[in-house]
Amino acid sequence: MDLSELGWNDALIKAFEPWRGQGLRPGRVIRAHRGTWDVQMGEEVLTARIPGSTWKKARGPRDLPAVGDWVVVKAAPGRRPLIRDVLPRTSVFTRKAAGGREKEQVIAANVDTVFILMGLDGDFSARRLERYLTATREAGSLPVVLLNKLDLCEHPQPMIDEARRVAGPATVELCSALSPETLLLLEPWLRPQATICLLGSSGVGKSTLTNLLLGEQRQQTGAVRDKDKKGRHTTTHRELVLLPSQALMIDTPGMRELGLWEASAGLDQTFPELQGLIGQCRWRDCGHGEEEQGCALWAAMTAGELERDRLEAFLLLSEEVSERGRKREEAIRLVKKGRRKKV
Ligand SMILES: Nc1nc2c(ncn2[C@@H]2O[C@H](COP(=O)(O)OP(=O)(O)OP(=O)(O)O)[C@@H](O)[C@H]2O)c(=O)[nH]1
Ligand SMILES: [Mg+2]
Ligand SMILES: [Zn+2]
Repeated sequence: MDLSELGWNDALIKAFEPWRGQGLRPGRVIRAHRGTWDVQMGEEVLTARIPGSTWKKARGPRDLPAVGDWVVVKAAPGRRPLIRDVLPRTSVFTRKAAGGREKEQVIAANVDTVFILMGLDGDFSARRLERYLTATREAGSLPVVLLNKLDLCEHPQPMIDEARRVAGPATVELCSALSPETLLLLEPWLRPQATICLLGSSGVGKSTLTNLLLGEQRQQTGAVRDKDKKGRHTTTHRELVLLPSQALMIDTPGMRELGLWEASAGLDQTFPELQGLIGQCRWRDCGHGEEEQGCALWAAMTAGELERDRLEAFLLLSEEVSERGRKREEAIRLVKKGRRKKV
């Protein structure tokens, strides 16, 4: 595989310039394991690790390679290949790691477009869609909403309307990952060298869609449970694959939860109707509670300029992000006092 097929371009050539001539080569991370990364380097795939000094210097998972990253690799015969550096990213999609841990997790890097999949078979949720849209915009990628399993849904219209209401300028498409027509529908985003990441709950059809776009059954898929239509977490790792259209696709394991890590720009773009109101409350430290005197947000809601569910969703997501910030500051304070290991 040619590097240009993987998305190697002028900006990357420039970023790689300082490394040229030192026996180092560029490659793209196509799979991440615990502590090793599979890097596509032209035809061959090398399994590389990172030097101890990189582990030590890393302030968090953002400083480590992720699927989609362009990396600088030192490969000598008889030696384990080493990733010496990660080239600058155009975008990075992260979330709060699942479970109780206060940790960021990188899902993918250098993603142009995120296909946010929601199933029309009972999976659809406007609130979850807002969350996915916020994270995608925060990452610096373009969201496209795909309402999948159209063939299983008799009355999709209310969900389409709802999706369009919260998606703002993002395109909302209806599709069936089993139908060849979907290929044509998605063509505008499947440009050569474009990187697309699939996101959505388990069982929503991410791997089925990948197979349709691949034109072969390469990714494993699994039937949803009868009783609640939930998936069985069939895909267990993220992987970047080259499609016949020459676009690059990252299939991902279904998410149980998508906790926001940072999201200021993402929230601004996902809740544009609120932007003119923030900072307009009577008190600078307004907590934006419904009973608060002089809260501009709730005043706008009462005046019919804002919808209650949107305002409540915004406040919930903002609170989640602030809470994360508070915990992070607390953790940094403890690290400085030498009481805790690195975050
Ligand atoms: N009827 C119908 N079934 C679909 C469609 N898309 C996916 N499925 C089915 O839904 C089930 C789950 O699909 P997968 O592609 O494995 O789902 P996934 O999103 O990759 O799930 P995880 O890997 O667990 O995250 C499979 O049985 C698919 O055949 C669709 O558009 N219509
Ligand atoms: Mg899958
Ligand atoms: Zn307020």
